[in-house]
Order: sequence, then C-alpha cells, then structure tokens
Amino acid sequence: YQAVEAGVGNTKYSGKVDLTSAQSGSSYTLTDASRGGHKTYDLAHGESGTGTLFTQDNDTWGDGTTASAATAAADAAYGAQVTWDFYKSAFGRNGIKNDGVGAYSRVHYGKAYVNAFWDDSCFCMTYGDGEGDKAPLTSLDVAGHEMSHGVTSNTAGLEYAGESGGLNEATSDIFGTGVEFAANNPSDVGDYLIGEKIDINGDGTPLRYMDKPSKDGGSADYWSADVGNKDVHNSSGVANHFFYLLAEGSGKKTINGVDYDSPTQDGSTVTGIGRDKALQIWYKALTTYFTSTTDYAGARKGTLSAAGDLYGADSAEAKAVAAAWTAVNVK
Ligand code: ASN
Ligand code: ZN
Ligand code: CA
Repeated sequence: YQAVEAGVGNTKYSGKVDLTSAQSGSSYTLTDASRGGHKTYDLAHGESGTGTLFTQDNDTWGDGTTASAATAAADAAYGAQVTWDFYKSAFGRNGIKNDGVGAYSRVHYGKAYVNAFWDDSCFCMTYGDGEGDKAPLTSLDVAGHEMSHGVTSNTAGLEYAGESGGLNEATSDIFGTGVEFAANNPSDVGDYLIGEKIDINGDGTPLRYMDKPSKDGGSADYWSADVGNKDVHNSSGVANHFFYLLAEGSGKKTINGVDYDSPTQDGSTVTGIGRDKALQIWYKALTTYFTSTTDYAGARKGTLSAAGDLYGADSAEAKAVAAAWTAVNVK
C-alpha cells in the first residue's frame, strides 16, 4: 500500500499541474496509485532497462525547463494521468488494457533522440529529449498519441502497414487530440494539430494538421487507390480529415485561437456533430467493428455501424458520418 500524495509538476509544456505521487519513508516517488500504479523512470540517456524511478525528498517535480531532469518526468507523468482520465471519463475504459493496470513511462531515452514510442512488449512509454536536449518529446498530444497505440493494440489490433496502418496512426492522432482537449488546461489548450509544441520541424510548425492534412507536405487529404502505399503517418491523413470534418464541419473555423479551413473533395458542405460524439463513434468502431485488417472502406462501414448503435441508423450523427467519409472520397 502506498498513500496517494498530491504533488506538483512544473512541466515544460503544460504549465504547473497537479501530479499524483507516492510517499515512502521520507521520500516521494513518481508513482500514481490512483491510476493503476503508473510509474515514471529516468533512463538518464541509456537505451535499455527500466531506468531509475524518479525519487525526491520533496513533492515538487521539475522547474519547467530542461535544466531539471525531473521536468520531462513531470510532463510524462502528467500525460499518463490525463490520458488515463480521458479514457476513463470518455469511454469508461480503465487503462490501456481496460484491466485497471497502469503502464510505465521512461524519459531521457538516448542522446538527442527525436521521437517517442509506445512498446507493447514492455507495456511502456518512452520519450527522447529531442535535438540538443532542448525539446523533449513529452507534450500532451504526443503522450496521448503514443499511449493510444497501446489501446489500438489491445482492441482492433490494426496492422501497422497499408490502409490499416493509416487507420492505426489516425486513431492515435484522434485520441491524442481528445486527450489534449480533455485536459482543459489553460496553458495547454486543445487543437487539431499534432506535435505543435515540440517543434520537430524547427520552424514552429506542427507535425500534422487534421483539418487539412496535406499542409504537412506529405499527408493525404483524400482517399485514393494508392494511399496504402504511403507511410502510415501520411495515409492517416484521410481518417484525420474525416474526424475533423465529422467533429467540426467543413470550411473556416477558429477554435481556441487557432484558425482552420477544412476542404471537401467534392465541394460538399459537412456539418459537424461535435468532438465528443465523434470521439464516441470512433472509439465504438475501434473496439467493436475494426479488426487487424480494416481498410478505409471497412472504416466507413464500422463507423456507420457504431453511429447507428449509439444514435440510430437514421440519426443526424449517422448521416454526418456518411457525409464526412464521402467528403474524403471514401464512398
Ligand atoms: N512516434 C512514432 C509514432 O507513434 C513512433 C513510430 O514510428 N511508431 O508513430
Ligand atoms: Zn504513432
Ligand atoms: Ca495538439
């Protein structure tokens, strides 16, 4: 038994946040007994093993800069918390496997490692420090994206290649975005951009755009017969675009200060049903209808079935699902 403590995190990307920790003797550890026992470890630039559990004699984690090794840990622990809470409150899901068991996170992986990844075999999350150790890959949408790969593995199991790989990647962008909005954090507001805080391109632009995926220079806005030949982070564009259209509708819109302009291939107008309902439909499709080999045609069918189950086959929601897929050329 470890008592649940109310710690404070000074994160790099999400401001000052509440962090759940545990006290053992006179020290505190980044252990979250209220969320399946999730723990955060320091790899200290190593690339293997579990690392060292973050442990201090006080309960304030990080200083908001990369000068403190605990800052990336605060971001990672916060990301795990918000992701856990998002799945629980939005879908009643208890953890990545829905068994109440938390994963663990490792920060400071390798040297100048510009990526983050979920690994099914260790059931763990890993974050690099970024180029020059300046921008760790620990932003909230990245955390939610990566841990959602674990959810996909433990549900539909979408194969990470071809169209199913694009759907796998999009699922992580969709729920990573759901996590970011659900945090309701004034210093880290929700958007339909992916990785806008980690500056991977070095010019302040995000990694991906859901309203018009081709803005990243490689992603597909619309389905085409060869879309499955693209990298999964580009074939995902079709489903990211579908999700944006379903949630927010086509055309211009400003949300939390960010301007969007989402096109449709056929010039049609799509009216959004709101992000919450769009998330419910995607989650139900992922956990009920999608399989390891679901392609875009199957995703249209699965989300239509999910919308029918949730809102009725003739509902406005089901009609919006059909309209949003048609607008991205999945007919
Ligand atoms: N960060 C990457 C991703 O989640 C890692 C990978 O290529 N799988 O997509
Ligand atoms: Zn991914
Ligand atoms: Ca984002």
